[in-house]
Amino acid sequence: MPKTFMPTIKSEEELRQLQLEGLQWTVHHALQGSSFYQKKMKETGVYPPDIQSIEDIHKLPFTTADDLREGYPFPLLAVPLEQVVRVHASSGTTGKRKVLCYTEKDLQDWSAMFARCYEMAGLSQADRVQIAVGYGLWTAGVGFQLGAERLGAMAVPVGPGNLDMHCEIMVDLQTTAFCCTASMGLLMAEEVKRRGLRDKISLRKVIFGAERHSEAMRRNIQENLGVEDTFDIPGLTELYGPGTGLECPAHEGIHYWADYYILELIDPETLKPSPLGEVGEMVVTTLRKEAAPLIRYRTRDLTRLVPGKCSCGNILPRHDKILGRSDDMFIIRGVNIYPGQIDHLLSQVLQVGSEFQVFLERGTDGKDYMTVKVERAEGADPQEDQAVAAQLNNLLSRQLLVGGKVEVVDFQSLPRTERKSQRVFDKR
Ligand code: DLL
Repeated sequence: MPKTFMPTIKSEEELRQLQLEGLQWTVHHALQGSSFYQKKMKETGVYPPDIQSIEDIHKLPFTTADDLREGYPFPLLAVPLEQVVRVHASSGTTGKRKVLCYTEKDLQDWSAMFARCYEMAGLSQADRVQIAVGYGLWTAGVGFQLGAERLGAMAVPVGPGNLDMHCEIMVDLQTTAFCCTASMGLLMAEEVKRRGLRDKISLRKVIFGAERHSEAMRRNIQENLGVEDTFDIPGLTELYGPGTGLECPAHEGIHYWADYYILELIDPETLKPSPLGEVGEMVVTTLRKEAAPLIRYRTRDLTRLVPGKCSCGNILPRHDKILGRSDDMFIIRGVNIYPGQIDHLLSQVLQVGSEFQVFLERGTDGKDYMTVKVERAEGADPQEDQAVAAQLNNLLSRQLLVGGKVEVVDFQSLPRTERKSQRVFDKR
């Protein structure tokens, strides 16, 4: 029998019991070791004996990104610094970085979670995994690498960018899996096509994450690289890094590792639980994280839980793909819009590609204006640009209830990045 990283739990009851034990351990551990959580418990009067069932999680207060920044440089720390063997950090757009500490056991747990992702994607020791995400303080590169090594596959740590080297290695080493941000996946797909390498490579799977992707982007990656399958991988620095779950082979959602963390979805306004199947903010509580445990950490990411049994047969619960972040939302003329709604809308029109940018400006008349620049699909007729722009404008007004100016621009004229793409430029 090959080694498996899937949990041995057989039923929902067994999972809930494991989660309760993990929750009780975390609250106790946080009280013992973390001055941050000691203070919070003192303020709210909720202590470990108050946690007798999973539902009791609702008694605990939330933890936020601001708490992490205020605790800089070692927020939430719940073990002596001598036990910390690694830190990672995520940049964020404002203020200090969020620095997260890891113990030896945290790294072990993370690599096991990640090996499980590869296992779910159908990878084995026979695979050669080319890693095209950033190394350094960012969790991405080392996360993909640890997981590949834990699985026993061959890690090929090339890093982001450097398309020349990626193409050379992919051909020479006959890589079978490619790991990237969605933006880097697109860059690589276009490059492999441009160089006519499709028949010289043996890529089978692409695993991409770190940012939202549209269906158009995925199609492009899948077709130009000629792979069997692609998988969306979520993750965030606060919760170890990438590899907190993986899109299942049946593509009916993302199975998340509920034996490592509890996922709640809440309404970001009322902070009450979102009804099953409705969109809410992801709030996570870790069950075995030592150095920086998370208790009801508000991620700001939006998704929904997928109810019912999955046809892939795995009993681990599912969430939908990450639809956006509550802090990505912009308001134009009184309408709330998430960039994800724009990618969804553009994916419905074949004459345009996946790449777009949204510019928000205030006119001299004091009104707000939105311009959406979108690339013409490869090979589409430029003479149709005006008609396509009019069609998109119509879709915008009907589906998002706000008009805008749509400009169809040349294929590959918008910037490409090997990291995370910025799509909204608010100049108001
Ligand atoms: O982006 C970790 C990661 C690296 C995940 C590589 C997957 C692949 P951070 O830099 O801390 O960590 O950013 C985390 O990125 O809260 C989401 O908003 C977004 N994000 C991550 N994965 C996805 C995804 C890494 N698959 C933040 N789909 C998260 C959509 C994603 N958004």
